[in-house]
Amino acid sequence: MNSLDFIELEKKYGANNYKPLDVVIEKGNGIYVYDVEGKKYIDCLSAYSAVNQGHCHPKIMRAMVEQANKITLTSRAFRNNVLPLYYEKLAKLTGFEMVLPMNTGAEAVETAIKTARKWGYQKKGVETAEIIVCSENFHGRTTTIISFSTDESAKKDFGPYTEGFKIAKYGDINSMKELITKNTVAILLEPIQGEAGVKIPPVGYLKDIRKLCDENNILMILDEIQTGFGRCGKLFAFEYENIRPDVVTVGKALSGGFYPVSAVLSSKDILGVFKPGEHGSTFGGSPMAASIAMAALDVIVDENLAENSKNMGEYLLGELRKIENNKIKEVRGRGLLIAMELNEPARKYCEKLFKDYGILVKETHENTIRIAPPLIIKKDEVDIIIEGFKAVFKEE
Ligand code: IF1
Repeated sequence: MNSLDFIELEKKYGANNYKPLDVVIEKGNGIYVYDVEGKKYIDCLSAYSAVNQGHCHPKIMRAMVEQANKITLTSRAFRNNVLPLYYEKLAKLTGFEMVLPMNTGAEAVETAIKTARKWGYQKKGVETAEIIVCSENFHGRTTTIISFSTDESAKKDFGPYTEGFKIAKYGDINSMKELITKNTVAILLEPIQGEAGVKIPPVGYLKDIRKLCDENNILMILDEIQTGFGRCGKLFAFEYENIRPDVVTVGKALSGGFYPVSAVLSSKDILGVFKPGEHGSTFGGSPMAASIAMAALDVIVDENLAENSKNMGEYLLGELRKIENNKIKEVRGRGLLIAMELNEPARKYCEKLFKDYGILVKETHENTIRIAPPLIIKKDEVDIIIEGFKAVFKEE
């Protein structure tokens, strides 16, 4: 079968909930992926930052295979000898006291919402828990999460919506202040908005939110599912503002792309609101998830991925900003989470980069190209990306 055969089969049986590039990937290794015809591409999306470590990282692969030969799943009805070690590693690396393990990012965000609400009733004593979120947020696809989306295409015809959420303008601390009531239990946001097109808030914004939360006994919840684990040039994006959130959700690169692994990180006082039987999941905290995540974290630390992300990201951002083309509105980013916003639809440029230059990128919200290669990328490989973009935008 060739690419076209696979595309036809997918169209025949698959729900039409994505509009992918017509590249049919068969294997991956490091920053590269290969289609069924054997053509090689640089993956500049990293599966939306789930493969920060590069595709099929051998260390994570070994951990997965070794664990698969022992036991993959015990359920949390029993204990296992891997989960405690994973808890310790994740807690020590991130500086949080306690971990609640889940699978997908959306499940971690849902868990954070439930944590904040329960904390609000039991510790703060609110009557009806309210959570402040931001315009142009993206936190996952469950019905509660899309209930507070401001993107019509993410929420249309999925009602009735979950109540208890208020929307502040991202980046505007005053619009957040106005929404606080005695029932506000948390403020939930991405430190940098990924899906919205790599929107970086004004310097001091996270600090202002931290202060607002301290003054009003509100939990500051940061969703680092996409920005975390080195993507933005530090272990977590919140480190740029030298603040500590109360709750952090993590996922994606927590497994290096091998398996859905997510978690909520917080303190004993906050995550301690859960009593046995009040929350959980079949696969959350499985020996397989724990083994993979431990190896994925080791790679991030041992290979200094945050440092490389910072250095390569600054270089790539600088070179992309030199491209002169009146269709380019702005190039922005932090570490290797970069976006090129155009003043017209970006799809045709993504197609050209794919077909003519072997570079896989994807548009977000029509006009913006997100550029997020694996954090292991080297300077000479970044140069290939730069040359591809220069060529595509020179042609125009
Ligand atoms: C899709 C977007 C990115 C996330 C943040 C939670 C989640 C995500 C900050 C949920 C997931 C993924 C979902 C995937 C595409 C991708 C995405 F375009 F949708 F928005 F990365 F920007 N918080 N993002 O970015 O994690 O449940 O997916 O494990 O739904 O199309 P998940």
